[in-house]
Amino acid sequence: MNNSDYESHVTGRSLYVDDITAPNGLLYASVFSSPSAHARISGIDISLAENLPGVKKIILADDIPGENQAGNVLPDEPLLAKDYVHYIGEPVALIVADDPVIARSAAKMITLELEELPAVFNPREAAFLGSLIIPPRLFSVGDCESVWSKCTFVVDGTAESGGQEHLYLETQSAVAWPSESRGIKLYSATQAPTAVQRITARILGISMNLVEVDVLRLGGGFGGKEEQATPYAAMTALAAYLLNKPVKMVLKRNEDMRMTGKRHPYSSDFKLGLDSQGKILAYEVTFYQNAGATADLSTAILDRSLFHCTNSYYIPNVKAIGYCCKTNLPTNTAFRGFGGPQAMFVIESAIHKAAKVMGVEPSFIQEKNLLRENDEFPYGQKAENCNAERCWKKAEYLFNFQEIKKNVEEYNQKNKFSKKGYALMPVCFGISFTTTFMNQAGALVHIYSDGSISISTAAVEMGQGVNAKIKQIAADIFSVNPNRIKIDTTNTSRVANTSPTAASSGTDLNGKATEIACVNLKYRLIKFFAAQNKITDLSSIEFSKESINIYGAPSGITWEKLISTAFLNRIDLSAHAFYSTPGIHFDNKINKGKPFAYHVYGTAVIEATLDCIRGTYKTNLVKVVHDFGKSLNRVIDRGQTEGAIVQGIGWMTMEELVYNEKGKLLTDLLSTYKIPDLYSVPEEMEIHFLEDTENPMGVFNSKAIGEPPLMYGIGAYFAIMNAVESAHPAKPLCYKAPLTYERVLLSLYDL
Ligand code: MTE
Ligand code: LUZ
Ligand code: MOS
Repeated sequence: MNNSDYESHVTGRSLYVDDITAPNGLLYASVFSSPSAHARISGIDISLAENLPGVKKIILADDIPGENQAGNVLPDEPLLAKDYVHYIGEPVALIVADDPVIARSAAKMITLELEELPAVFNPREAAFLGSLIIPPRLFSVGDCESVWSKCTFVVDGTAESGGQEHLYLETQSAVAWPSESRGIKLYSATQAPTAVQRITARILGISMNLVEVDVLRLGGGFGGKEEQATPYAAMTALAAYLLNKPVKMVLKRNEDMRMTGKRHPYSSDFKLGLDSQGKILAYEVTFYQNAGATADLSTAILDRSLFHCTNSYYIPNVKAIGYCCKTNLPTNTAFRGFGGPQAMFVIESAIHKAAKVMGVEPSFIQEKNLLRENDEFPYGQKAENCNAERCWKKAEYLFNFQEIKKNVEEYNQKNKFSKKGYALMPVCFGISFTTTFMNQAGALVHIYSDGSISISTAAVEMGQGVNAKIKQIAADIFSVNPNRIKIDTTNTSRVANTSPTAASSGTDLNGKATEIACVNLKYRLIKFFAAQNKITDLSSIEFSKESINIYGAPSGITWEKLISTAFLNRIDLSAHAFYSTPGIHFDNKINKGKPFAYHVYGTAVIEATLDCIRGTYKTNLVKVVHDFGKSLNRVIDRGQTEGAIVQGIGWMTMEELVYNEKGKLLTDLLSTYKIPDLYSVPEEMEIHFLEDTENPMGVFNSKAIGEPPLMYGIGAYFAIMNAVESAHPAKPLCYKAPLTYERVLLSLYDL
C-alpha cells in the first residue's frame, strides 16, 4: 500500500507548521482577545504589556497598513477589533515577543475599557430581533399549503442540534517570513492557501503576487481550517511584515477552542404530511442557524441545509426556509457535512414522530419514500444513477433488518434494566461546491530527467489521503511505480487561484486536473517515441509497468530511458492542467438548477444498548452499505467512512458545548468537552462497498467520500432513542441533540 505518509506519521517524522526549524531571530505572536460578548471599546491600555521585557511590539487595528478586513465571503470581519467587540475571544491586539510565554504573559496585562451592550446567543431570538446576516432563504417546490388537508397524518414539532468542536490535533498555526521584495512567505495550516494569500495581501496592502503560501499537510482540518486558518495566518504575516522578522503563531488548545468557530447549532421547526400508506406528501421546515458574530461560510452552509432538507427521500411538496442568524458567539464555520447533517437530523426527527403517530417503525416510512431514478430534488436537479434503494435493499439483505429487530425485541423482553434500540439511516449527499465558481482546480506536473515525477495541485493533505489518491492516478496513467512520484506541497506560486480543499471534492477536482496534465504529457511522449521509431499508428504504443510496449510486445525502452531521451531531444517534460466541473449551474434567485456533479448514497443500520439505571449507553454496531463508485483506494475510503461515522456519532451523542450566561465557553478543554474515544466507538463496524456502480463524473469512476458518511451517525441518536422508548414508552419525545448521558438519564425518570 502506498499511502505515502502512514510511515512518517507513526514514526513521528511527519512535519507540521510548529515543527518548522526556528530561523534566526524568530519571534512569537499571541492574541489578546475580547473578554466581552458585545461591547463598545472606549479605551485600551497596553502600557504594562508593552514594557514587559522581551515584548517587541503590540499591534492594534490602527497599525494595519492595508484594510482591516478578514472577511472572505462578506466584508464583515475586522482582523483586529477596533470600536466594537462581538464575541468572547474576538482578536483585539497582537503581542509579538521573543518567546511565546512572554507573549502570553503580556496579553494578560492588556486591559480594555468597555461599555457593555446587550448580547444575544439564541438564533430564534436573533431572528426575532432582525439580526440576520442575509435575508431569509427559501427553497420550494409544489404547494404545501394546498396539500395539508389531503394528508391522513400531519405531524409538527421542533428539532435542535448543537455545535461541534473540530478538535483537529494541530491547532491553528502559521509561520511568516518577510521576503526581499517587501513580500511575505507563509507556512500556514490552512485548507485554503489562496484565501490566506488574498486576505494577507489585503491586510498588508500589497498585491497577491507578493504573498506566497505553502502548505505541507494539516494535522486535521474537518472544515475548521477552510476559512478560520486565514485570520491567524494573516495576523502572523502582519507581525512579520511590521517587524521585518520571521514570526510564528501556534494557538494553545484552549485558545483555539475559545476563539475559533464550530459546527453551527440549529434550532428548527418541521411539519410533515403523509397519506394513509406512509407516502410523504408535504414537508415544511424552518431552520434557525446560529451563525455567530460574522458571516464566514454561514450563508453557503445554510444553503446546503436547504439542499439536503429532504435527505434521501422524494417529497413532491417542500417549503424550506433558512434564517442565517447573527449572534454574539464566535463565528461558526464549515464542519464536515457543511449544514447537511443539521438538516437531515430534522427530517429524520419528523419521520420518527410521524412513525409514532402512525404506529409504524420509522424504517417503514424511510423505505417507502426513498429517492428513485429521475426523481426531482426541491432545487430542480434530477436524481441520476440513483442508488438510494439499491443501498437500502443490499443492507436489508446483508445485515438482516428483521433479525436485528427480533434480537432487540427479545433482549428487551429479557432485560429490565438494560434495553437495546436500533435505527436505520439512509443518506444522500450532493458533491460539488454549491457555489458553482469554486468547482475548479489546477495541477502542475514535472517529469525530471531521471524519470522521477513531482506533482503540485490545489489539494491540501489533511489526513484524508488525497495525496495518495493523486499519486495513484498519475502512476496509473504513466504505468510507473508510485514510488517515482512525489506529491509536492500545496503552494500558491505553483498552482494559483485555488479553491479550498473542501466539499469532499479534493480528489475529484485536483485528481481530474492531474489526470489531464498526465494524459497530455503522455501524449507528448507517445508522439516523440513514435517519431523516433518511425511508428505511424500511435495507438500501438502503450505504457506498461515502467516500459514501453508496441502492439503489446516489449520495445526494450524503459520509462527512464524514454524520459532521458526525450529530455535530450528538448521535449517539454512539464504540464499544467486545469479542471472545472462541467454541466453544473445554479440560479440563486429562484434557487433552481443543477448544483451537484452527482450524489453519494448509502444506508446504515445502528444498534445501541442503554443502561436504564445510569442513563449511559453504548453504540454496539454500525453496518453500512455505501456507494463509493469504483473506489480508488479501499483502505483510505474505509478509514474515511469509519472516521466520519464516529465523528457523526460524537456530534449526535456526547459532544456538548456549554457556555455561561455571558457567552463564555466553559467546555474549552478535553476534560470538559468529550469526544468519542477508543471506549465509546462502536464495538462492531462493517462497511460494505456497493458493487457495480459507475460515476462518469468522478476520477476513474470513483466517488467523493470525505463528508457523506458522517451523517450515518445521526442513526445513533435514533437507536438510543429507540432504546429509551422501550424503557419508558409513555414519555413524550423531544428532538434535542446531543443526546448525552445526562439528557438520557433525565428522560428516563419523571423528575
Ligand atoms: N479526514 C481526515 N483524516 N482529516 C480531515 O481533516 N476533513 C474532512 C474529510 N476527511 C478531514 C478528513 C472534510 S470536512 C472534507 S471536506 C474532506 O475530508 C476534504 O478532503 P477531500 O475533499 O480530499 O475528501
Ligand atoms: N464549502 C463551500 C463547502 O464553500 N461550499 C460548499 O458547498 C461546501 N460543501 C461542503 C463543505 N465545504
Ligand atoms: Mo469540509 S466541511 O468541506 O472542509
